Amino acid sequence: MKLNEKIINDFNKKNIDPHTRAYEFIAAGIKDVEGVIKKLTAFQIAIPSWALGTGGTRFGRFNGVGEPGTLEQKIEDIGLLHSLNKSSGAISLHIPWDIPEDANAIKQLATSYGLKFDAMNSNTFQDQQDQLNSYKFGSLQHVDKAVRRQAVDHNIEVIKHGEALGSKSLTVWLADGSSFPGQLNFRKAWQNTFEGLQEIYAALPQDWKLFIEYKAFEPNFYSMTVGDWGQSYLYTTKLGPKAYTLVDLGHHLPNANIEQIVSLLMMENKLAGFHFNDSKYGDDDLTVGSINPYQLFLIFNELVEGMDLKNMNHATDLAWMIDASHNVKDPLEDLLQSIQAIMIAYAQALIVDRNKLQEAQQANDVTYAQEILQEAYRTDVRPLVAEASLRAGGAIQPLQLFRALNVREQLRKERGQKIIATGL
Ligand code: PSV
Ligand code: MN
Repeated sequence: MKLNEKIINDFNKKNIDPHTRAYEFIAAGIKDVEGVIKKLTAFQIAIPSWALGTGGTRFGRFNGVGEPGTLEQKIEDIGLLHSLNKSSGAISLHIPWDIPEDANAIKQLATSYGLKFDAMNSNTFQDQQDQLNSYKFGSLQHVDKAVRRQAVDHNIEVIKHGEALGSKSLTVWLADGSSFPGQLNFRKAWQNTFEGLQEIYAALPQDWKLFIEYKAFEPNFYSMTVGDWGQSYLYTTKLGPKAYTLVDLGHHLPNANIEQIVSLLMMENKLAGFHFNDSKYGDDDLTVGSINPYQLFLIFNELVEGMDLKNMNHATDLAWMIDASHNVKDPLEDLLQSIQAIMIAYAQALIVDRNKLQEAQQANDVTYAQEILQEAYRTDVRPLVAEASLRAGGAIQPLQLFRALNVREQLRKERGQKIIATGL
């Protein structure tokens, strides 16, 4: 389903008056509002190809309707999201869930929707049907060299798919680890994994980056071979300048101070970027900003401060991606909400008074420092996000338009009731 400009313009016209009032009110209080809008417009968040269908838990999965059954339809869905909010201009593929059979045709299709290919993702956490060796006891860490070889070769193949599409990075998330004490020699597992990563690193094209994602638990419940940012950082520093640590918000132990992790990784030029999601207990199943929007803001606060200090381009120097599984909500609605939450947190971070914050920090004025952050966080920045979307040709309220157009019902008619999207 492709949205034409007229539909979006008509919707915006109908809703313009309350928006203009709200926008002018907030704009009057912001020093460089044009600069803020420019940054918001440039900011793009990649959508993973596996997040467009309904996910499940290990207890069950409840079908959605009109889900995309092919990579082409997934691209179409992301194109739809992007035309609504103009902030989701990239797609991240998981191999082998979404192998592009004809890379040129897929690239062309994506370009026709204004989409680029973000990081490629390899998969050594499942056994595929025609696979020779099993990953049951790990992949790169495995005691058997043949399994390690297979895992390395798979990653190199993923790089090749990515090259054909114009991607510039590979994200490696390893499910490797152990579920019981004694199962694994930690040192050997680390060494094997490192050697495998070195081979993958050596296969990177010159202008590519390697992202190493960490996760504290699951599917292994005693140890994870890349379990936290320290372990990932150890790999990425030893590997070299093209290797970076990727932060998935749902992959920490409870109460971890993610904003501090982010700040230090940036200081060391080792932050790859993000997999955004939210969680109350762990992992990545909930909509971004649905549980802990203040934490999301604090993360963006560190990001903006750190990126500005290093003169980085906010939109392109780090990788921004959503990684979530939608079990009860419509995946497209969930993604629209997630993108909105990210844009809000980013906008709030952009309006923090950095000079005053620095003064307060230097004076040990704890109360005032906290006030400065909360002042930004408690500002309703939604009109800024809406204005950025409007100026880029998107909808003032993307989710409302999605509902007004009855998109899911149209997709059901087009694609049917029982399609199951590949991936999670
Ligand atoms: C693992 O939990 C993860 O966060 C990794 O990024 C995977 O690629 C993705 O989810 C899908 O399983
Ligand atoms: Mn992830």
